[in-house]
Amino acid sequence: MNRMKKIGTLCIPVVFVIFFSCSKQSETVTQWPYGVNYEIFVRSFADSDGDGIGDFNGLTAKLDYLKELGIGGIWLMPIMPSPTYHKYDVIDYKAVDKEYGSEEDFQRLVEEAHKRGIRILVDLIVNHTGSAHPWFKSAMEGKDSPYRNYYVWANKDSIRQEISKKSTSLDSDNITQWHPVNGDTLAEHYYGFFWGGMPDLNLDNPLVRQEFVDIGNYWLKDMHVDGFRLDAAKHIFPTERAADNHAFWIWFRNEMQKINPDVYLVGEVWSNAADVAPYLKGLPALFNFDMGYAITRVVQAGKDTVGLIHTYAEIDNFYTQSTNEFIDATFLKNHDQNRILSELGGDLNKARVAAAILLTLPGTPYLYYGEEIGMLGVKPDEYIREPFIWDFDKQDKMQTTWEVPVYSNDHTVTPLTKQQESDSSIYHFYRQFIHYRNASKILTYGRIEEAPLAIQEVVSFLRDKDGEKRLVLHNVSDVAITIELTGPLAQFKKVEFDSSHSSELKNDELNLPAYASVILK
Ligand SMILES: [Ca+2]
Repeated sequence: MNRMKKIGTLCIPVVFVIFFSCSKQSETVTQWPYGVNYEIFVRSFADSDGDGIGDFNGLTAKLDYLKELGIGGIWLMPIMPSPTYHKYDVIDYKAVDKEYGSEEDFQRLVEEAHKRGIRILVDLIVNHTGSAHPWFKSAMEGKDSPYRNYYVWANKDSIRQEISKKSTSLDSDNITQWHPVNGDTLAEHYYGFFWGGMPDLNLDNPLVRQEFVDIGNYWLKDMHVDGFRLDAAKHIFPTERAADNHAFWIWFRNEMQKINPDVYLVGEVWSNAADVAPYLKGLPALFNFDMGYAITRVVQAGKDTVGLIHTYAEIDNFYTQSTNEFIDATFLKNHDQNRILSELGGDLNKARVAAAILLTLPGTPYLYYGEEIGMLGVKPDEYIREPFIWDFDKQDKMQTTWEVPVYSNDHTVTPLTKQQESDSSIYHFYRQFIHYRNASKILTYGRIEEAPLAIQEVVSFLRDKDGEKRLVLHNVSDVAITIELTGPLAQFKKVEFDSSHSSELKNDELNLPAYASVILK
């Protein structure tokens, strides 16, 4: 077995030749959807017309930036008409919100993205509409409305106990799920899991299901998007109808595949892996929340106290019990969570190693916009969705200004343009790592297993594709660590990639600087 010696907290002078990836600018071997995806809040990304609100044309103008970063697909947070800033309460599923531009602007965005080999996913909210949706406005008028059964209604006596139920969930702290219309507590109540402003649709009703087939047609056929991110996928039916939830997504997938056999669906089931797994039959990619939490905990602690790769294997085990046909959707944080850098106390070294772990795991890694420049943000939600920082104050005309940022501004975060000039920036780190991954069949497609190396400060694992192996080592601590490559690890003789540019491999001893990620072949 391998032993380790801690060398202390100081860096050792670099005296050996640094082996570095010869594939820095190599062609990508990664096929959609195995590349690195990028979640964008359009409002905060890039503004083309000077109203301070990000829009489609702004994003189109920045596609080359994403291409250069190495991004293979973009998930756009909701873009359909909605009265709220976040647009998760849709009032028209077959249109784009004018705040973001016209249908033609959106089609041009998709076309330009496709020219660059970048796929486009849109957020689709099937669970509920906004209360200002015309269907709901009609439904509220009474039992004779043709849209009454588009929603879920109950007599107050039959739901008396549920009205007083006070249960919350990971994705909602709402405790009132039945809501009276216009305060009339004697009349029928409607069901709204998240809140009264988001009435749940009745997906037992075939007419509502047909609406979503039509909506799928609109986005896939007319707008040419490549797939959907499915919001709140576990709430289609109440928790006690989990099997119906699973079956719903199998139905949905079949319908979407009739429209486009290559459609990509990634779902949000914000639960533990055991509850997530049964959804894979309908939604062959699901966000791996458990892994995101585990990476965060390990990097926060500076040691692998959770057994990160063992955790990965446990999750994978739940998944493969459900199906073998899935592509994991990994991520550190999304638009509903505090930003990773804030969770790591603003420590950019920790943010780098967290990103490095993400980018060396199997599946489709999702970045949340701004992670690559070290944006900060702590809830409430508006402050984890702040404007992307392109340049110093007013230097980039596309900078969005719709809100005054609390956490990320050009004092707290080095703007992109400045980071692009520096080889030591976190942006450069991300770009280099993504390009390395994109050029590696093993990292993109290979299996993963624990490495026989018991060092808590190092997250270590093997990746394997067709018998070709890589040893991946992430030092999550703030001290340099020396690893003896003996026994089964003696086969790894050469550094293929080194995020620190200063690791040393000599006589089967690898010196791994603090927070360094090294991949050996
Ligand atoms: Ca705008």
